[in-house]
Amino acid sequence: MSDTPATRHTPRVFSGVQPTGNLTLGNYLGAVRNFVALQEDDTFERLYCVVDMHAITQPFKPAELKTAIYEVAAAFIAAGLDPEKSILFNQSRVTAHAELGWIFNCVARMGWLNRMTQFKEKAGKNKENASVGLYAYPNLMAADILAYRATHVPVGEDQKQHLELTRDIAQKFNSDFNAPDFFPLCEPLIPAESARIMSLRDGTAKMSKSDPSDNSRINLSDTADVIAQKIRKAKTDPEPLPGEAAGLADRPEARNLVGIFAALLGSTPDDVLKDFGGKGFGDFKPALAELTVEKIAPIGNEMRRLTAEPDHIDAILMAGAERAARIARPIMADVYETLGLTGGGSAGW
Ligand code: AQP
Repeated sequence: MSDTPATRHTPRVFSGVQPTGNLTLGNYLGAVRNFVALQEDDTFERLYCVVDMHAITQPFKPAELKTAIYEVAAAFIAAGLDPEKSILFNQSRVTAHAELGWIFNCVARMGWLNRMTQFKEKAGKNKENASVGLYAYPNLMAADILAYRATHVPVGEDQKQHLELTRDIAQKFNSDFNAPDFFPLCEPLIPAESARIMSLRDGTAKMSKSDPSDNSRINLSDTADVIAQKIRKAKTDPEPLPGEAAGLADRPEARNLVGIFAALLGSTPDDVLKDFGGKGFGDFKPALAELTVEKIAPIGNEMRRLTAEPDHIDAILMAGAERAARIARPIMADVYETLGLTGGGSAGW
């Protein structure tokens, strides 16, 4: 965003993934692959978080949550995140997230949260019965980012609105408490070709790990056979592929599959269609299955190896949480001081 003023803040990346199920190809192409790419950029300090406190905003089973925390951490590492180069941890181990989340509940306005489309989608028709946590989810997300004064946030397109809210919260805090540039106005880093991967069963719905249909998504933990089978069964239309991406405008399923191919290859839909324009899905799907298996199945194999050693993953998350807490503590002390809340640290530190 061009209106961001120069800032004194350390260039720092923060992003998170909820342990609400198996990570999908959407989570990978929209977010995690970008986390790995940023690891090669020494301009930034990097924190990647399994945001388990977000996962309790909707119905969940405690035993499954614990397993899912380790699975998401394993997926991070299997996809290429190195715990030495990036700080990997789970949110509930660093109390700053919940503390700052509460403070932001008192900064954000009801009107702002009422506009959040993710709450409307997730609460559905039964909004009265949704948890207060689901409603306040964007405030906790703002706290995740700003507890570290993160300046850049790699996310998929669906999180853009929440990041705008994070900027609004930062701006209001800075101005209400006469503390210019106290919090940075963070920049989203949204990948061009894979910002929104759609369901394999419905090209108008986002691929999501909590979709009831397992055939709607590729899970990072799927075996090569399962990946190939899901792509074979993916919904398509009867037309051959067009020669250019513009011809996909009214064909959501075809557009999604071509987009996935391009994202996996690191190219563009127009380039993919140079090879497949005029061909039917009988030719395209086997090529897509082969490419997806080549890129994704090795991640699943490594995840299986890692999740067999949960103690090892736990040790990585604990060490990461200690590093994360060391960054957050002085920032939280500053927050308390600025608010007149006695300041200088709590008994628990
Ligand atoms: N389909 C997608 N395409 C591109 N990016 C995506 N992301 C999620 N789905 C897609 C990105 O993945 C990151 C982690 O997402 P999350 O787990 O925190 O929550 P989410 O966006 O709500 O993802 P899901 O898979 O849809 O989870 P559930 O089913 O639990 O709601 C984010 O950066 C997100 O943009």
